[in-house]
Amino acid sequence: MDSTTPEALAGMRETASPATLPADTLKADILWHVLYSLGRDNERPDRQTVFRALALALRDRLVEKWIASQRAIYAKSSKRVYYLSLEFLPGPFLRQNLIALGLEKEARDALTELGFTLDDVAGEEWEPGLGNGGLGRLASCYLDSMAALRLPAYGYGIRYAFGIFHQLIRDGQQVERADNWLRGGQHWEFERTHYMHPVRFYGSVREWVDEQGRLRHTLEGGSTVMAMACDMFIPGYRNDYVLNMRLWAAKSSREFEFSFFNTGDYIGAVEKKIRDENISMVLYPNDEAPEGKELRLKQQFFLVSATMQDIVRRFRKKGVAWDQFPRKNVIHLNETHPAVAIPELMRLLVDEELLPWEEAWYICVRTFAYTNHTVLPEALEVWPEELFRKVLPRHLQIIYEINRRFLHDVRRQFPHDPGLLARVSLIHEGEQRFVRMSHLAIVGSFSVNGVSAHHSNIIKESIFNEFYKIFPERFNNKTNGITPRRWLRQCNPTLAWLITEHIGTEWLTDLEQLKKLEPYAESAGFQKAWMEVRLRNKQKLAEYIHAKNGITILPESLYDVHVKRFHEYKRQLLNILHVITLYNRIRRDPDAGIVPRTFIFGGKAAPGYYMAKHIIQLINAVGYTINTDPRVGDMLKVVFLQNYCVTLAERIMPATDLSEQISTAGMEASGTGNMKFALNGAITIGTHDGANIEMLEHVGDENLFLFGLLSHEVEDLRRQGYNPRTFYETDSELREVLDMISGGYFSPGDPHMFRDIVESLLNHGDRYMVLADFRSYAYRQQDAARAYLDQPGWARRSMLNTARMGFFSSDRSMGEYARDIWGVEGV
Ligand code: 26W
Repeated sequence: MDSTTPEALAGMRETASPATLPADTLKADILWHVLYSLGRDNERPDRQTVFRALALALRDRLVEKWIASQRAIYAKSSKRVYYLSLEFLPGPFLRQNLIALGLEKEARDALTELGFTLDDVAGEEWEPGLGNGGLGRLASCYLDSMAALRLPAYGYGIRYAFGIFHQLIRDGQQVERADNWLRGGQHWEFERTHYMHPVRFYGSVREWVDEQGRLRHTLEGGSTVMAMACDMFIPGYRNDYVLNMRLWAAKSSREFEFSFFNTGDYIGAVEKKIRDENISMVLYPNDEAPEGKELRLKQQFFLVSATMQDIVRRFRKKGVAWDQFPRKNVIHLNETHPAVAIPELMRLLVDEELLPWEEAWYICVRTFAYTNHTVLPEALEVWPEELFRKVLPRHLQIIYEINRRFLHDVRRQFPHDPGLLARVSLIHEGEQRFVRMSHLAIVGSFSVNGVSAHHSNIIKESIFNEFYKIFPERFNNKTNGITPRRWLRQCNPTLAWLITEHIGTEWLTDLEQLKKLEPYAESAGFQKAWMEVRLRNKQKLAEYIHAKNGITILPESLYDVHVKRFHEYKRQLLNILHVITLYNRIRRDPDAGIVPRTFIFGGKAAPGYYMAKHIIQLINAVGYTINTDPRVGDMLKVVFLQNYCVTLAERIMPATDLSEQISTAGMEASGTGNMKFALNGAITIGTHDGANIEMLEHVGDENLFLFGLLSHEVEDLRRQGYNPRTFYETDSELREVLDMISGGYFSPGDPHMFRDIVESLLNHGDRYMVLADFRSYAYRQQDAARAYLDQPGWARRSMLNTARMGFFSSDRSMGEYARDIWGVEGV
């Protein structure tokens, strides 16, 4: 091993252990770290100090296993998988690492002796919010499963100093606060301060001819920023295997720029450092709507350039020819965000390794695989050509050359469709030119996949249909999954225990084993035990809500939960319209006998997304009105839990009865929250969209409340001319609800406050077909309420949901990626 690499450096640490490890018990290790790593008195350490010391003690164990895992990969000379993602959302590490290492009991005992509980100490951890939502969380579930399957894999991303903003609700409105997650120091990672790669931006391309008469390209000028590796370890479940998530942090190239010092401009020198280090300062908080900002493009290239240098360094150690590269490496692009890796690999091969273009391209399209996560047109990434040229001039040239050759082939394959070239071109031509990142990703990859069966069909039939005709063999589906270790074992330990008591522990690594629960669904005794566990989970959430929001809720009420990012297509608005409908029914007839319900909402809106923020405000206003109306009492409560994040999701999933998955059909690529709820025994009310459809196939239609238009009906309706007003005019309950909102019923101080929300539905086309689906939703909600009244029936449905979710394990997803796309096996 190269002695300067972090792997080698870490290896040197390893030779000093385990014999010389501070002590052989967790308690002694904690106290050792309190004193020697944290410099605190270890006689009476406080809770935060104990948390940090425990994290360090676990990191010691993780790094040993990581070194051993690296050696195994190296010895087997395995093909490596590189998973590139601008986002990871790992959630808190403590419990997850304890479970994976099999140290939960030992930690509990050690902490008890020190006068703490595991719950208290775990509460000290601040989760790294280095992602927006579904895409980032999926990447983290996948790392967990890659480790469980012992795949020779690496996660690569950016170590943002500030993750997704912390959300507060003030006067019913979202307020954003910086998420300074590094404030307390980071005890899970190793910062490789002596291990950096240079990353170059800007400059200009000089063309010249070398002695052998070859045309060469050299980047001149520009500026260089250093990428520092920060490694975090992802352990496999009790298998002694550990993967690395390597996150890059930007560091100024020279501590302070010397040229500034020479002119005596000390402050100028510092400013340069600050500018450089801005690159990894903050995660862009937009989900589904790229911002098109220069800094974001720089972030993308920063990740890609540093990662490619790492990959090439590892490959070079093997001393094999470049044409072997695709046999030894596969690079997976999580969305188009890291797609500039394609021209970057071309640049390395053509400009630096001096391979002929054809050979380089042959290597490229056998190395990359791309996953698409969205079909919303506004979410498809494009970059203004001018900006691209300024930041990455050589890469733009390469993209043009890729495009020229690609269009040449297309013209030959489809000579009678001249319009096709413009539609598939990597460059959008118009008033302004744009680089289309999805086209680049498709043309440069051997595999293109969607994230649910439904979504993958939409990709083939509509958004990328023309590429599907050109490269039919590239397109495939990989339905998303979630890790059962975090999303059942960890977040719902009592239910996990009940399951294990009956069917053993195999489900933890083979989720299909949950099928064995099915026979118990009819057992009255098991149903009772099941519902007791659920009720206790609901009581705990009620306590949390009381503490945070000051609202008292009935644990026996139906918990109807809608948590996810706020976006109009996810239709939190449809949900709140239904809440108001129930409110009106109670107002009209307090003895109507409706099932007591608690509506729980949570989720962040992109800071610049006006309508999403406004809907948050409406929900809070409706909540205030309902929760303070004495006529309503315990019949209805509306709760908005602020700052939805992984930690909060872990509290909510086990305590939910009804899971809201109500996107406009055809718009949610997959969803993964839907899977987390159902695995914990919630019943879904949902549309025919994303992975809901496959969940329906697995759990059966008696166990999932399906409603609404199908995606082809949505399209048909749009084509025929959808008129939302007809629903307003013909449905008196709906009309009453909309009139209340626009008439200021929920905003007496400012009657116009929510008028624009109603306008968007009635006068601006209701793009997400809220009104078209309202009645079908309200009916299905009634079915859900009726079903809840029959508690044994509900218990049965709940258990069958859990029992039939085996397919949705991320172990299954990763197994499919490994076999069908990557061509790798467990080490
Ligand atoms: C830069 C702007 C931006 C940021 C994130 C554009 C697009 C995205 C993602 C593609 C949005 C996203 O998270 N998509 C979600 O991916 C999940 C994992 O596959 C799916 O389950 C969700 O349905 C999909 O919305």
